[in-house]
Amino acid sequence: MNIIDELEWRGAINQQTDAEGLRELTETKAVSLYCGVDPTGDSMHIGHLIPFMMLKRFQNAGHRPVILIGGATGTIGDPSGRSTERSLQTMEQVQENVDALTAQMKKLFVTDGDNQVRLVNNYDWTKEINVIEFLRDYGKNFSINTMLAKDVVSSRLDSGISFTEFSYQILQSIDYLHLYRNEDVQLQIGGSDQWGNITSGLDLIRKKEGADAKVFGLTIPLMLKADGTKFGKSAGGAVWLDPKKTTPYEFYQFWANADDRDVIKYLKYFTFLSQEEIAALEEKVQTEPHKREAQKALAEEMTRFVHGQELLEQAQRITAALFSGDIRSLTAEEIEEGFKEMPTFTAGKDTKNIVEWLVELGIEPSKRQAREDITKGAISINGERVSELEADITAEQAIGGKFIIVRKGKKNYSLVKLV
Ligand code: 485
Repeated sequence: MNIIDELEWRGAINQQTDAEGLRELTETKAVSLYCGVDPTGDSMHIGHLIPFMMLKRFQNAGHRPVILIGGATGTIGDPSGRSTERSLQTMEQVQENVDALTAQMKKLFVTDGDNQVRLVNNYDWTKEINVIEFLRDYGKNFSINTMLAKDVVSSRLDSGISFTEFSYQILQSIDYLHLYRNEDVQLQIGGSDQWGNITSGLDLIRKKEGADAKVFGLTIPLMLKADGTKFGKSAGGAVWLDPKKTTPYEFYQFWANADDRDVIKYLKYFTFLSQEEIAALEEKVQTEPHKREAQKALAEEMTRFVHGQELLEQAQRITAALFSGDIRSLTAEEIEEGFKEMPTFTAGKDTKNIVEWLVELGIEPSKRQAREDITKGAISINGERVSELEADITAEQAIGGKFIIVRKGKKNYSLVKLV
């Protein structure tokens, strides 16, 4: 199947500058294409992943991706999709973020050998341009009238936009021209908010290189959720690729909790599973939704892709232990990861009666309530039900000498740290 047909089937195309032309080009040669990201933070989140997964799809179809890290554009700030002016990052901050994103990209996309993805930083060529060149060689090709008409700018005319952010589109256009000249790049992709920047690059290339220059742009639709809430957020905020910001367990859970109405869309959009595999999972959603096989497949594919097989297995182990209540099978490290978002308490190491202990920590509101819950078998310590009101809690029970897990009822977990 042609790559464009595949992307259409995956629901991954929003706008294209010349659909027929691009289809033809991808059938006649290995096309070089690029997508850029700005170092505005030290990690990407899953929203960023979408266009880069798309680069990978092109690569799997025999094309040649270039990943651009915006070491220059990151010092300016893209006004696209924002209603207010950004504050500038320091140059040092930008450099730190460039390093962090570069490492992340290398881990995910730049493999050795035949499957190399080229990684470039626009600081390398932008830093060479002086102000006279900027205005004569580039600025002269941009019409203020056209620039003002772009959504990004027109939507800010009331609230205001600095000359700095206004000029951002020129920098991104220079990148496309540079990559067209030096890396044979003929296609730029990005999220739908990048349409204005991408088309302004096409205009610059045609002005500098001639109207028949074969260059294309393609954007990807914004992911929408069936319930109308914003995609890519979990209880703790954005879903990051950095395991220190979103643990592999939390990452796994994010996908495993996808709504039945969204899961097939996500499988098409985010995974490399084939049409047949996805069709089989779609059938499972219809016939036995309670098994959540599509969600499990999605969580597995995504966690393996971003964090690797070992951390995927760890996330699955934590998930299984929390589900079955078999807490003892977890290591202290896995407990820390699995219980990050759960209520956490600290207690001393001295031996205490369970009723008093629960009340002192605030896990139970009163001794009467604690006794009632214990008597009816609703309290478990480290996965084992407590039935004796006289039972003691001792430091020896702590997993790894550190953690005691209390379960109240079916699902109410608390983490107690001994200090
Ligand atoms: O030559 C380029 C220089 C910079 C950029 C692209 C090409 C970055 C771009 N202007 C941008 O701001 N991208 C966003 C970012 O960096 O966070 C997001 C887009 C999103 C998607 C994602 O990058 O908002 O739609 O393209 C990869």
